Amino acid sequence: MTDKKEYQKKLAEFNAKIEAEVKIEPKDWMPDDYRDQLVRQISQHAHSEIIGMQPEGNWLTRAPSIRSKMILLAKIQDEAGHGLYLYSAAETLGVRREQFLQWLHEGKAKYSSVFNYPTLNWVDIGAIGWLVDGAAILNQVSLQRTSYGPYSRAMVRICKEESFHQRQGFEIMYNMVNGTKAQQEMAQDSLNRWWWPSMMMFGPKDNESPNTKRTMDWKIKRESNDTLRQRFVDWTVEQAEFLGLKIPDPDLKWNDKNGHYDFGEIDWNEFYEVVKGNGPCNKERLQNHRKAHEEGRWVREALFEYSKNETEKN
Ligand code: BYC
Repeated sequence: MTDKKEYQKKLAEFNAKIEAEVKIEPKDWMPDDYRDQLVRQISQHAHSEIIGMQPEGNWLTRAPSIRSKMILLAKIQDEAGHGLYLYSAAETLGVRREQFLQWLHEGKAKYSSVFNYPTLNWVDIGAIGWLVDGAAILNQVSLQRTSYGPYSRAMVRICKEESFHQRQGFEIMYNMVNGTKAQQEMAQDSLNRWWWPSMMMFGPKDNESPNTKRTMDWKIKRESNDTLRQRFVDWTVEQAEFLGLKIPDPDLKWNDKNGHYDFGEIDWNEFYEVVKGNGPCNKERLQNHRKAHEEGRWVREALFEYSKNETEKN
């Protein structure tokens, strides 16, 4: 068989598996572009989990009670675990973790724009749990059905923990809106600041998203950016009403014709500026990560030597 025919046969088998919802596993043949898209998306996802620990970590020492501190600590540790599942899933595609981190440190790899905004007070921890984890769950529930086996299995585990995270955030918001007038105002202020960055988490509009068509054809992504964003709006409006808070969007209104909420235009200029590295905290987030990575070098080297010695002994 010629090389071209051989390739076409493999591609047809691959496409048939995708069509039949059979998961693609690391040792299966896959087109280079499928592999590249997975490496890109999973590493972006892993970096988001890891960098996402920083805005919350900022409030660990100032949590208002031992209970809230323990819960926040557990949540941040979960995020680290999610990052590790995802780096492991991405490594099955043949790229080493050191390489992913190098791309992150060089500013070549992306992570979610939302983590480049500052957490100014304790309520922001509530808003992150409620809105950021809320948005993340919608995206991740959908990714449980992704076509790549290791990514899909990582998502199943992650989703179980994310729903606890969302409730942790909602509880903080609930306590604040049931507190003093000043606390209620803080809750509204926090929603005002986190609403639009959370909406941006879903990525550009479908007609401006260069990757969506390709990744949806391959069932890497199962639902589009706009579909998930709309679900987030429909889901969150009722929760905001329950809390007695107002979503900061004058164009938000129920649309009887399509059974969804209409909403205003996202500031796409702000989105692309943050993605390019010009958000309020981009530099600080990357610098912190580089520093922590460097400080942990001796631990990695010691572990490597230890496991090498153990292997040689056996
Ligand atoms: N921020 O063609 P598109 C968590 C990039 S952490 C930055 O639509 P795609 C948590 C995109 O990468 C979990 N960049 O891309 C942790 C692409 O650039 P490249 C958060 C963005 O991949 C701690 C370009 O724009 N969840 O839950 O089809 C505390 C064009 O976009 C963003 C994830 O990370 C953005 N918002 O779709 C609390 C989800 N949006 O790569 C909570 C995993 C887009 O071509 N990722 N870009 O250079 C995904 O599901 C998809 O990658 C996206 C974008 C929906 C985000």
